[in-house]
Amino acid sequence: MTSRTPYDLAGKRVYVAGHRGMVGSALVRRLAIESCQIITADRARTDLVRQDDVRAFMQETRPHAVFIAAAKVGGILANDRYPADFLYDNLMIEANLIEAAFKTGVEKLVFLGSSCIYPKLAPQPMREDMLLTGPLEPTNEWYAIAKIAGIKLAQAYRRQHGCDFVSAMPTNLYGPGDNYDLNTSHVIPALIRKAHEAKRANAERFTIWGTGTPRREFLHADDCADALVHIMKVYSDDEHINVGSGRDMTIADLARLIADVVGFQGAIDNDTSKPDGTPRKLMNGEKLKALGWRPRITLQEGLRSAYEAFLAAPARS
Ligand code: GFB
Repeated sequence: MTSRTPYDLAGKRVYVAGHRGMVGSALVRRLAIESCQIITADRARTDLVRQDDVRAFMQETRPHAVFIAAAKVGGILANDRYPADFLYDNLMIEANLIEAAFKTGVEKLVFLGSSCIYPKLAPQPMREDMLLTGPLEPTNEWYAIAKIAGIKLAQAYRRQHGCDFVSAMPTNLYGPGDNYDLNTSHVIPALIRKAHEAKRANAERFTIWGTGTPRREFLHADDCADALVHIMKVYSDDEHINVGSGRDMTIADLARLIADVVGFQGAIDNDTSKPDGTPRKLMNGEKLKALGWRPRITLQEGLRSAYEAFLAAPARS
């Protein structure tokens, strides 16, 4: 088994797939302090869903290391509405990149999954070995199946070809560059926008989806990027590794916290015709902690800076 830990990024060409996304752009910011060369692909020239494009790009640029942060992502409703896109696009992106990484001799690859790979009713906090121990949450099983396939691909290339490919499973992420479209976004950007618009309109209330009782764990994208670089340097194993903050809260408490950050003092209603999804999704982060990594950005600080970035966006000025 090829294992090159610690993996030294100095002087390496590092390809960030998905550099325009929230995690990919955080990775580009984080890698700027390493003495490596960052490689990105132009979307107009390289469509990651197309095998020929990916092969040509990898042959041309010959990266030493790859982060797969490219994915079709979305919140609970988008996952439910576009199952074919979430399954097909994600399967193609990861299969094309992992295969091309093997063919071009990539030394180290970190594949990004998601905490929704775990069973809907997995015991909390969820350890890495709880993968495939029970049925998935139906609202996002298409995305979860694609991400589980990605983990298995990385494992298979390790086993059969000795590639140093690993998988990291981040929890629910938020931060600069998030998607604020109310139909496709995750909960944090959606609630920032709803609270902001309610405040601006002097409204008495805004509405959150579901019962407000589900619990979620949140991590800032910059903390996630820092963890991913750490993982690339020090982790080399068959099993995937969780990336979280170690704390969760109810959606109702999150909504109140966001309302406070935004400065909205009115009421918060529930639309129970919308899905709750998994009742709780807290990951066990002991494995990453044992490797010496800790998150730095508290949820309060992170929400404040996310709201500032939201206000500064061109569409709102
Ligand atoms: O963030 P979210 O869309 O994704 O929703 P999941 C989290 C919780 O917030 C759910 C509630 O219980 C939602 O019902 N919620 C309340 C809202 N108000 C809103 C709102 O206005 N917008 C949204 N989006 N949610 C996703 C998966 O699951 O998590 C993906 O679908 C991925 O596959 C991602 O894994 C990390 O945490 O439920």
